[in-house]
Amino acid sequence: MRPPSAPVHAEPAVSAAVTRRLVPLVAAPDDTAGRRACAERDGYLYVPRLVPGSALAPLRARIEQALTRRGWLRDGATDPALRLGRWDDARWIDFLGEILPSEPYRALAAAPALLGVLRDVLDAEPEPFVGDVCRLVSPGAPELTTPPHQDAAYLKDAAAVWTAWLPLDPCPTPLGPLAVWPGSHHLGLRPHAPVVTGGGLVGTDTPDDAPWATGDLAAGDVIFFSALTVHRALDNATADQLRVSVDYRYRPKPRPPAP
Ligand SMILES: O=C(O)CCC(=O)C(=O)O
Repeated sequence: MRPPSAPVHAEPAVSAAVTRRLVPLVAAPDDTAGRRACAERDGYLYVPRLVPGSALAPLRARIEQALTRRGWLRDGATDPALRLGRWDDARWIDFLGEILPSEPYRALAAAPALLGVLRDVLDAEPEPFVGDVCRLVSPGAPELTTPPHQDAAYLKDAAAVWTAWLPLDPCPTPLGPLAVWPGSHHLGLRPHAPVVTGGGLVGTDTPDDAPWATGDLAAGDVIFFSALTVHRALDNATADQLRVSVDYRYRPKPRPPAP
């Protein structure tokens, strides 16, 4: 979590597998009808600078403290030999046990800016706590990069679930931001490899010419995507920066029965 003004060490930009068709994220309209149309058409919404710095700061500080205490962050850098990113890493699960129930983590999930967009997309009050995560991805370990997948393949009751994915600090492409395949939700649920203990997520096959919408993200930028939208991460190709991001999941709250 280097201060935003400091440069990120960039090695090769991204792995060959994802350099083929990187396309820019398109900023979503800011009106309800426009957002809904965009969500239906593309299966994702990119909203730059949505969350103010003041809403990110408490969680940012809490995570920084947790990372520093564990020795995963020193003077804004991480040990290049550290390997964090596996879904079943006991050290990460312990970290999640500290962060996910924390007040700053829950407060950011309820940030009015996030809920406003989700209300437009879901056409309902967003119900939180649908499988939230704070991800840490070590540098120089492409085997830890999240492969293409749909959340619907792994989540229970995924219908109508949408995710808000956001970095707490700037996340330029060499740090490995999220990438979404626009319109892929229209293809339905694809075959996925099962999740196996001790392994990374394997995900689903995607065509070589699939377009991956991604870009240099600023703190406060948010990518929203449906549970059927195929998404992946780019490799963290920095020398010594840990990628830190949060993803919050929501579904429409059932409406109370009419009186
Ligand atoms: O942050 C990542 O690397 C992957 C995020 C993801 O797959 C998700 O939020 O569903």
